[in-house]
Amino acid sequence: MSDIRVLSGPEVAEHANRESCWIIVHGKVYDVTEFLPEHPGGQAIILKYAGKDATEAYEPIHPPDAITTNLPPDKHLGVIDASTVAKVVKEVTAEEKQRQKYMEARPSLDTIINLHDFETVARKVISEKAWAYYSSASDDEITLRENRMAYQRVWFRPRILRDVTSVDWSTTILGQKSSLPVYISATALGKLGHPEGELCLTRAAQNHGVIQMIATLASCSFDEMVDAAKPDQPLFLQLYVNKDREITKKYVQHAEARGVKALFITVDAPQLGRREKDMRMKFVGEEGVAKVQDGQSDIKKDEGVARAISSFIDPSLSWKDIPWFRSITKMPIILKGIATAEDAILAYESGVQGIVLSNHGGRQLDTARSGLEVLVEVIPALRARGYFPNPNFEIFVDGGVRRASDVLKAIALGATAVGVGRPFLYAFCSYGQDGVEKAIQIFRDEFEMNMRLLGARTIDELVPEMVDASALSSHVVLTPQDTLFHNTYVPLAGATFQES
Ligand code: 173
Repeated sequence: MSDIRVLSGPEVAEHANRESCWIIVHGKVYDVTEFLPEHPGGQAIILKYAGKDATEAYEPIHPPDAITTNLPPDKHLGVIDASTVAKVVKEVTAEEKQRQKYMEARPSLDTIINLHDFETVARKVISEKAWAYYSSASDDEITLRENRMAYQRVWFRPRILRDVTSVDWSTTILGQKSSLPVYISATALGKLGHPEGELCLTRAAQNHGVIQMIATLASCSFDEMVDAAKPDQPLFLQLYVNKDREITKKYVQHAEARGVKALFITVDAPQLGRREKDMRMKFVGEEGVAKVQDGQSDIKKDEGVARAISSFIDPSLSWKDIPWFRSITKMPIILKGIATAEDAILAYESGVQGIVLSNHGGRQLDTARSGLEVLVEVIPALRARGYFPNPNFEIFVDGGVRRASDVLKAIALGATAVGVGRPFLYAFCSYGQDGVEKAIQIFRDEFEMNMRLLGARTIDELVPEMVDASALSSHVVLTPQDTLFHNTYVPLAGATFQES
């Protein structure tokens, strides 16, 4: 039986302009003519592939089902007869060749000894575009660096002679068992850096009892990740709220039906920050030529990858929406991106089940404070109102965590667990699933040693008295330099001249 239309390469190639624009994605042909003005990433990029196979360009930026869900069924024209499509011989650029060389010469995984190492490797083995998108933060990237520095302003007060033969760093996060007091925080566009994308995280998390927070804008589709998980593997979901609330409702209810255990609503991104490393990448087109100076009106000049695909996010989101979220799901709701005690109190009073003290990895408001610093403001404010401790309201921190010792500091100061984003991302960009498993192993080794040396045998024994955080909110403190971090950190570059 076949009422599916089979199209040939030359037929598709006839529709290669604004008036009639067909493209091939994953072996299927779509008429995207009417969709052109609506494409969040602009028309120009689609027109570049008009009449051709766009799969390779489509894949890292969109989940597989983006095109099928966004285009009405009558625009799904049929399948392509692959034998009739002229193979595009892609020239391997010098950058790509260099990258492949680096990939072959990567340090072997057993020589990787800390989380910074993954970043050092990733920087060389992923494309410049991916590196720019992942590593960038907003404006002067002060907050990005402060996230790391803040941990250096907290010092340990270790206890001794406590028989630390056995130590246990496992815990419970929002009612779910976790082998680490760390969850994998949401990061977008994983296939920019590795062909398997975020599935590497799902599979590694499964093997090690770690919880992954699935990103709304992951390259892999939500269902692919849930399908890759074990039936009883806990997963969380990060949510960007769509201007069309029906879409959000469907997405959230689908996630709940598929067993997702908690909903983390991102509240610090009504507009995406200006990430200048990412934005500068836009100035260089795929052929390495300056693209945006040629006056083409539909290339959005000042956007990087993320901004181009984030136009659906609703900037009108407000406290008034919380009851609606409560009405559409029974999952615990956590607000991700709280940055003051005032908002922590409002969050508690709004009836949500938790907050993430976060500045979005330094990618949103620059010179916003680190989550760790916000934590020492939030805990006493909640405590004063009788809101802390409360087993039904959990507090998380993310941003800048590279060591188990960082995690121990946050927990001693009142956090339930911390989110780690970029390090796991860099781990899979560099070594796929094995990299993520190694990163988890590194955390384990560091937890064991640090908990022994700190005199805490369980997570419950991590108490505020084990840290001196008195310098945390003082922003001018001299401490020894964190050289690993400084050596990996790439300073912002200035404007580039056009080649003559
Ligand atoms: O930090 C980000 O890059 C991010 O949250 C995002 C938002 C929209 C699209 C892609 C990524």
